[in-house]
Amino acid sequence: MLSAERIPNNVDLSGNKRLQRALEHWQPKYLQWWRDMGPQGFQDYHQVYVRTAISVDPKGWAHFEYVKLPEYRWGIFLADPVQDRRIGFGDFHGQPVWQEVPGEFRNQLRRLVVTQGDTEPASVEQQRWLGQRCPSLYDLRNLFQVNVEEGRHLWAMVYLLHSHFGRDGRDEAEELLERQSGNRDKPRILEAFNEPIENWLDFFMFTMFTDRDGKSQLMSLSESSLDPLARTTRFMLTEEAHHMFVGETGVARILERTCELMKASGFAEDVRKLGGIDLPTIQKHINLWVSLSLDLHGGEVSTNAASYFANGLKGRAQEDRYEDHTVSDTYYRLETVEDGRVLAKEVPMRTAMNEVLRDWYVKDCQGGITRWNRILERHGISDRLRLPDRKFNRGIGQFRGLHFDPYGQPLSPEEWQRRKHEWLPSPADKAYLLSIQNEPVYEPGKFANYIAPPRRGINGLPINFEYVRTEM
Ligand code: BYC
Ligand code: FE
Ligand code: FE
Repeated sequence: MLSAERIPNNVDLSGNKRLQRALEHWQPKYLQWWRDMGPQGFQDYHQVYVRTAISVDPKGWAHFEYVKLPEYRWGIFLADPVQDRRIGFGDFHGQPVWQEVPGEFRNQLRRLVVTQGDTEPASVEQQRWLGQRCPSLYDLRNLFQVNVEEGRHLWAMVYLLHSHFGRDGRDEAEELLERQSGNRDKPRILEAFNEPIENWLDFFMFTMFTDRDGKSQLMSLSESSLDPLARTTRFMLTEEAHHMFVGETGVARILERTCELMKASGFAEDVRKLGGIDLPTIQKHINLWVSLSLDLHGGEVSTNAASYFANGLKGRAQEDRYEDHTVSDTYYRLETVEDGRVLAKEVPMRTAMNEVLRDWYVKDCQGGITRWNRILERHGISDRLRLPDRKFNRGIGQFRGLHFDPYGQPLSPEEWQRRKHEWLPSPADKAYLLSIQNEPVYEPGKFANYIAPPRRGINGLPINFEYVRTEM
């Protein structure tokens, strides 16, 4: 049923000719964008062993085959509807969910969909050079798997824009292909998506921490009173899990290798002399990508967030966990800064919804850090990785413009300038990482010196499988 269509979908696209035509009109522009801004050097002559979603049931999205990237079948899939679904929180709690966008919330909803949509192509743009520095074919394939799925997430948001927001929606869909990550004149909307991802440590940290913001934001959107948005994001979450797997295991394999190198030298040598990535450099990249991703949750106190919650547009992750779904007269105890001093303040809970989601996010990140530390422990190494304090290196919210070290201690601007590269990647760190990633590893079963092989291959295949092959 699905495979014959130009745009695979489970939304009965062929039953809505206008929408189908509009999307078919957008499709060539998308493909042009993919060629221009997608994986550089891997468009026409390489076949990649990827998983393609062909339906939403578990069997349907475990479909693996070799494809050339521009021929990937980007589709539109919504999770199955929930019978008699009701709005789960806010002022309309208990009322039936909406299948159409109410006029009064049109702008807010469009803004949410556009912001979400903007991040997806941005990440593909940020990662477009990494194929030329990959540590193995296995990793190269995972990079491309993430990239095609982020492309599909863009399709998901463009579907919503085209089907629910009329003319404005179509214009926004075009603009999603026009803004560019890091572009001075037309940057992507959110800051973390304009940061360069130069090397594979950045990439793994990004998929670990920034894709995890994807997870928390998508969880909060999957509670939405706008049912098509809830169903779209629910299915996106199934793909997100793999992205975080790539990040978490990528860093875990680097740690594994670092420990091996440390041990092999009897803990006497600088790991860099052995071509590995030292623990302080790993910690600096955690500090960088966690702080950028904390920013992605918005201001601590936000009238936008309060109004999203009131109207049921965007909720909390796992709303079911809470007892009070209207949250009209409770308060959140917020750590805040006044006259240079950090103190606690009570703010209305609804205005603190960004912070509530950030709390959820920090906890989820901590789980990952704990799992990484087990590797160090297993190797008998006493160093531990840690999350930076929330106040560290923030560009959004109340800590913006102030300076703190990763333990949350305030610093003067001079001290920050002098010491920031103790905590964040320095130009020398970046140059080192590029130097060990200069030569890509394209031989099946081989891995760059700084990273251990994975425990198992993709889809039950061996580690030395040719996950990306050059077409003869
Ligand atoms: N950078 O009221 P506030 C993913 C702006 S990741 C730049 O606190 P709000 C993925 C804000 O726009 C998930 N600007 O903000 C991961 C506002 O501007 P105006 C993406 C920022 O609206 C990896 C002003 O500051 N999804 O999927 O409560 C790979 C005041 O802010 C930033 C979403 O983000 C920033 N970081 O919260 C691929 C979900 N933060 O009005 C994909 C949709 C705030 O003064 N987005 N500003 O001009 C949202 O829910 C909200 O827009 C945010 C911001 C949570 C992001
Ligand atoms: Fe995504
Ligand atoms: Fe993702």
